[in-house]
Amino acid sequence: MSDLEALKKEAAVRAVALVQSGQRVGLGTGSTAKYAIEELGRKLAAGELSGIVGVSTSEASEALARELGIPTESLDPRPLDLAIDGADEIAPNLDLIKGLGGALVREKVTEVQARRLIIIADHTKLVTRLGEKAPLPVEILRFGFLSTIERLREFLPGGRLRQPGAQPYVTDNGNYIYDAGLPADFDPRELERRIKGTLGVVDTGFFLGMAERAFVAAPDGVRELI
Ligand code: ABF
Repeated sequence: MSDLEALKKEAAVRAVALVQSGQRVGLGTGSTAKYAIEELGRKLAAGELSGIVGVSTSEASEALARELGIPTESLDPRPLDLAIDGADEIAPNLDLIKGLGGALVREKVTEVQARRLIIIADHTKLVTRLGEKAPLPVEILRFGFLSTIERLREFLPGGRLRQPGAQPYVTDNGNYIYDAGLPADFDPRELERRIKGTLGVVDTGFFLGMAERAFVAAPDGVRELI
C-alpha cells in the first residue's frame, strides 16, 4: 500500500471509530470511503459492532457493502445517524467540493439526512479556498445537455463535459457531469444558487455547511477539523 493509501485508511479508521452498534450509516463513495466501508465490514465480522445498516451513495459502494456482508437499506425519510465520505477539497470552514468520483447527487441526497457528516481525506485535499485545485462537478440532465452547458458557460466559461473516453461519463442517475472551472474570487453560496437556478442542472458538488468534522491524515498524524 502506498503512503497516500495508508493515510486515507488511517482517516477512515478514525471515522469508523465513531460508529456505534445499531446505527444507520451513510456509506460514501470513492477510494477513501472504500476504506471506511471495509473497516465497517471488518468490525461487523469481528463482532466489534452489530446491528449496523448501511445506506449507500452509489452502486459501487452498495456492491462493496454487500460483498462485505454489511446489511443495507435504500434511503427513506428517516434520518441517518451518521455518514462517512471523502471529498475533493476541504476549506478551513469545512465547506467542500465533492463529485470528482461522480456520485455527488446521491451523496448529497443521502448525506443531507445524516445527523453527522464525517469527512475523511488525506492532507492533499485541504485548500484555503474552494476551487483552488479541483473543478466544480455539476450534474446535468442528458436531455439538452449542450444547451445546459451553454447556459453554464455564460458565467462559468472554463469548464468541460466529463468525458473520459469516446463517450461522456454517465452517473448512476443516468446524467452527465460538467466540470466547471471556478473564478478566482467567488461566494460559494451565491454561486451555488446561480448554478442550481440554471435550467438543466440537477445539482452541484458544493457541500456547504454540511460537514460536522473531518479526519485529515498527513504523514505526521491525523488532524481532526471541526
Ligand atoms: C467521493 O469520492 C466524492 O464526493 C469525491 O468526489 C471523491 C473523493 O474520492 P477519493 O477519496 O478517491 O479521493 O467522496
